[in-house]
Amino acid sequence: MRSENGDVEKFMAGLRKRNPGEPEFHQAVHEVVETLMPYVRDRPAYQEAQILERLTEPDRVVIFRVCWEDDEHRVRTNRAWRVQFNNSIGPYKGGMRFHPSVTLGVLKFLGFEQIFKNSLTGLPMGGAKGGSNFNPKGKSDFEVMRFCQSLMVELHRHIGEDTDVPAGDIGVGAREISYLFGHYKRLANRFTGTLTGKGLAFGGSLVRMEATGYGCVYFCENMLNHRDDSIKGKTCAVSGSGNVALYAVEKAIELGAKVLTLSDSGGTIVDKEGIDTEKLAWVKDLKEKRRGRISEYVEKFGGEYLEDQRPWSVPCDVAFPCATQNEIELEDAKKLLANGVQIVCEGANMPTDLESMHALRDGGVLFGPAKAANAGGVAVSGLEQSQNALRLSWSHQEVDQRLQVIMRDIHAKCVQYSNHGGDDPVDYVTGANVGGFVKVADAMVAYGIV
Ligand code: NDP
Ligand code: 2IT
Repeated sequence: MRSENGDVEKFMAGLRKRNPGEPEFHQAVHEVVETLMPYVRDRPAYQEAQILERLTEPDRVVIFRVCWEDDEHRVRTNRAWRVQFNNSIGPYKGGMRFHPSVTLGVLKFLGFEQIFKNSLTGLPMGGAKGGSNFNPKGKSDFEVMRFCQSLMVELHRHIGEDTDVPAGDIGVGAREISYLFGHYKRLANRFTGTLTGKGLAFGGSLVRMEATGYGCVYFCENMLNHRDDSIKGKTCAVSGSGNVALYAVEKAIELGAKVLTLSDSGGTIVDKEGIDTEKLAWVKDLKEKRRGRISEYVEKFGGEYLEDQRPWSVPCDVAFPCATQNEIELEDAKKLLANGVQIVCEGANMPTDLESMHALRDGGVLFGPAKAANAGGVAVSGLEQSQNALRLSWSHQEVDQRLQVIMRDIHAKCVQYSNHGGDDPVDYVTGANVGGFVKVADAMVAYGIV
């Protein structure tokens, strides 16, 4: 069902009116509502309870000022938010993003998608997201520390292991989580699993760092296995060179794929020989320790640098967008289609705009939506919470095994709830949206009018 559906248009007109100036939020809701509307229409209990209207209104949004002092002793001011979207099936859970492009609308889209993603994992987690327009790029460690501490002075009142459990996202990695957790612990005077993505020495989980990228490739492999194929021998284009991208590349190489690209906000590197484990180790050091630019790759290993370009003009079998939202626009989708892409599997959140998603699916591309494909990160965050509550640490093998089972179960749920019949390709978008929705909606109906 597409936007010609009058009910969808009516719903979206109301949503846009209530939430002006939030295009990313409108986009995320539109994608969900156009697949859910037929499902909800057939089920009067959801309609009578106005579930879609209630699900698109956050439980609450906290907005606050963050003042901090830079290394030149100048006073700096940023804005931060925590969007606590829905806690029907568990405490709020979702990352924090530090990037100059962060707005309330961006965090509402992310928090909204997190509800469905977290539900799909099968773990008891509600949906939330937070962040700030703070730009960590070019800041010293001390500046980042002071910013994180100042942010936590306010945030600590709103979070807790049974209330809301933040984690990382763009611009928030191991360093930021350590500063945030260190200050939370001090303010709350409690050592609990209130943040995830922590260091291994203080309650972190093995495989959390790798989980989103690994999980995305596991999901892709499940999609391929479902049609008696595998990622082995396939060429892959990956965007981004952050947490998600690097570990997607690591797992893709391990499973025998050939990875041709990586990127950052400056451009794309293309290595026709394939990025191997040795080159990847160098990129990890570049990005995780030296905080350098991806263009340095070609100075070290050769290949081509496409300045200011995304990877989607490079012919590939599988595309893994792992950088940010709306990084596949219609022109990009057309290039991917013309070059014969078979699968697009989303590591980032909403990397494909709605028009491009329709174009790719109409072109016969197998499409793995973010809510399902990148759920491995939050799933292992959920496992970190379990280990913290038990005061235990599971082995690498145990966590990785659980991650693989969770990704397999999410795939099965998508197939179960998708609209496909017979030999049609599985409609993973509908499968993920309906599969994530049912549990949350049933809980909301059971609670009555709240
Ligand atoms: P990182 O900050 O580690 O890396 C982000 C990467 O994307 C960098 O290479 C960055 O380049 C690039 N990037 C970010 N914004 C832009 C932009 N506006 N234009 C071009 N390139 C950009 O973030 P993550 O890897 O953690 O997150 C990547 C995506 O995955 C996001 O959509 C996030 O929401 C999603 N995600 C993350 C999870 C996690 O566990 N971390 C879990 C599930 C989803 P540069 O350094 O030049 O800015
Ligand atoms: O988008 C996401 O799922 C994340 N950034 C991870 C959230 C989490 O709580 O681990």
